[in-house]
Amino acid sequence: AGNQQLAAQMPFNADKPLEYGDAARQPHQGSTVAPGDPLATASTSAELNASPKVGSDPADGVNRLNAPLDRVRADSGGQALTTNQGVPVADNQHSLKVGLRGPTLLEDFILREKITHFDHERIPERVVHARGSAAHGYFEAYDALTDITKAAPFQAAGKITPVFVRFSTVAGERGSSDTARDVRGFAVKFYTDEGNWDLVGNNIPVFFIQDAMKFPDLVHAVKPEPHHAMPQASSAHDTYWDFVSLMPESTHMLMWQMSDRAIPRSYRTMQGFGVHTFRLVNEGGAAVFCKFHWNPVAGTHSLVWDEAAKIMGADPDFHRRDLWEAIEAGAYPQWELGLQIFTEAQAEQFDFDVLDATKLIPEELVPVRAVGRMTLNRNPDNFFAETEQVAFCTAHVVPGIDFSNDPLLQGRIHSYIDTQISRLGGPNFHEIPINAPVAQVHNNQRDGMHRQAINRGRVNYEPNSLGGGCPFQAGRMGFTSFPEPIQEDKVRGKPEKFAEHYAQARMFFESQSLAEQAHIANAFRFELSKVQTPAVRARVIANLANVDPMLAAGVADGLGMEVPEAAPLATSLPQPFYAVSPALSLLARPGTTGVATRKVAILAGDGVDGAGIASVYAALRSAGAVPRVVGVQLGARTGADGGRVDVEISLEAGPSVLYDAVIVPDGADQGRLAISGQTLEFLRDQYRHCKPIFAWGSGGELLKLADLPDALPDGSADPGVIVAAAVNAAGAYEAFLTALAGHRAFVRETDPPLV
Ligand code: HDE
Repeated sequence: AGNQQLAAQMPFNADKPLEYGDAARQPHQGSTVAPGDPLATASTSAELNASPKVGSDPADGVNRLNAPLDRVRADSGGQALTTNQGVPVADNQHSLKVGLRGPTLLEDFILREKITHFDHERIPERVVHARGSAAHGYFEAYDALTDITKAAPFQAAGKITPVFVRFSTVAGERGSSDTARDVRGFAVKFYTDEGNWDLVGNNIPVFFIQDAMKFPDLVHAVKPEPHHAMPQASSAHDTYWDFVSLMPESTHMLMWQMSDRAIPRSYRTMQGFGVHTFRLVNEGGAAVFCKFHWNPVAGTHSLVWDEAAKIMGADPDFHRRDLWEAIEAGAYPQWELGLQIFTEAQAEQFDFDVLDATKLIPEELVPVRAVGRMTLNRNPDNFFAETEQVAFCTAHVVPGIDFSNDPLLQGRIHSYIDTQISRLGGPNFHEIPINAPVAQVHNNQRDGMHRQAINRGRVNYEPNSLGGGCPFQAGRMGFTSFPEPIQEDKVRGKPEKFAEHYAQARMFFESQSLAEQAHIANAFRFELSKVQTPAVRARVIANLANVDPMLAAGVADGLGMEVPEAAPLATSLPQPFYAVSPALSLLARPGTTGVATRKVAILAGDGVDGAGIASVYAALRSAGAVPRVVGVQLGARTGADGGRVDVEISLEAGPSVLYDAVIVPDGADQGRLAISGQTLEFLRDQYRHCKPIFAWGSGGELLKLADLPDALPDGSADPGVIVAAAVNAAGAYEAFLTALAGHRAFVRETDPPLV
């Protein structure tokens, strides 16, 4: 019935989807939930239908993007092979030759079409943010924000706007690894009723530089060095640190980049930020300033560096896989959108300039108001067509959203459209299905490479009388720029407040827990150890000395250097003072109490407690976690009671870093499991990375074999290591679940690591 209903809604060429087969209508297995009344279920949005292809009504707005995309979704199920011209192909194995051993004929248009298309399959990768992953979803407003903005997504409580979201790393190439230390892109395309709005943000609320003029320099410095194209996806090299050490405005951002923010556990557990100050404008033309925040419902969580480095080898697609699998499993990732709203008059009172993208607005100064929730509930059907071809542009704003004069943002407004023209091959990239707005497009722009629209009529100019004056100016209904009065001299330069580079870096550092501070110091030590030029190292530490003398001393000590004199300040204005801001610490942010989607390894081999494994496996599954039985060899093993235990993945294919916790059952200290160096390495890495460990019975012996300490350095019990007599010992499994929900026991961490 859903298909018939959909077919009846097809605007033109209703037969077209049938050409691709009915399978074209089927969503990914697991990516959808049963259709319901989307508006009635709006408050429990995880239950919303992921795809109208299984029956919801495009008019309800949930997934209006799907109807236009369905027209181009293709599936070859049950179809004969054809050329691009639709000519059936009889033989796809052999080229056309003169005799079986003779030369191939130029006439072989089938071969030539196939090879020619192949020869042109690649497009330039993004100059930054080349590696990314994306998903479809929707944004649901909590309240009507008509008093502050006329932007379409915020016009009614419960209003739903389709979105497509791409996460990315910045420096690495398209095939690089997900867990590199890097900023993550967080780009959201809202397909609003009044056109597309792209909120192209990052997972860090500040940026390296203050003016677009410096962006090419920054990117040249961080990308692989031009003479030998090394290193890939890493800032740990001379040119990067040379540049940032000479640009003290980058200091605040460096603190974030060296923090655990730059090695997220998952895209699902990172925040997103619009970074710049934007304007919101209401129907009456009144404007306020605004900063955008995305807060993950799953809580924030990151990797530790040693783990991130090992994951690069074990699974370079770690984040891509995590996002894909969560959506396929129906564990739809969600973020709350928060706004920091403030007036121009308030902004003037701040110690910093709100047009300076190296500064944030502490949440204690301007609270974050939650205004809606975004849910990602459908994986793309085709990586290239959707994730690669999606074009985010900061210039894509809608009535009610406007820019500020942030000189970084101003440069971006130009850059994003411009880059698509070379990346996507011409000015019609807006017609690529993933980029096309749900709102209708009517203007007199014509022609150009790969034009899709067949614009009818003879009128392609305005004003006209021959077309009845259409398309006509929307007037008050259209986008109008906020009429900010400006009268100034043309100058190249920046305001004095922009020259203060350290106070917020200090606030960030002081707001971190001790474990997070240690991670920051270690990250500086690691990156600068890779820098070959001593003067560059010294310059970085001279900047850090203005942030925190202890931090500078710690990093210098790690590098075997004296602490240099602090770098001179660029302004004589008094240094602003900022109170500690708990919102800046990942560990201080509210987490989740649950363990949904956490991956738990259960070590198993012959002689293990099979019944115990079965009970904890089932309990974890019902708590939403993802248990996996890991052993030396794949396949069936025999448990202690003679029953069968299936090993789902080998230690070789599923090393420790791919799991959030480990369970060591009774009997795991027997046989091949106990003598494998991979088992011991697995346990040591779990311990070193501060992950929860639950052992029962003789499983505890395996922890001893792996030389894991049985207490913290101060002699107290490690809250993340639970050793029990039996699987059902009172409180043992519950203690493990609590430890798992809390992610890691950083109290265990030492530098250098004990294990
Ligand atoms: Fe970008 N940036 N950027 N950027 N950026 C691009 O656009 C640029 C900046 C961000 O998933 C490019 O389509 C300039 C800040 C994301 O497709 C390019 C400046 C922030 C993405 C570009 C900045 C970002 C990009 C490369 C300084 C966080 C990936 C390919 C003036 C608020 C979007 C492309 C996606 C991509 C230019 C600074 C975020 C070249 C000139 C600040 C998430 O146009």
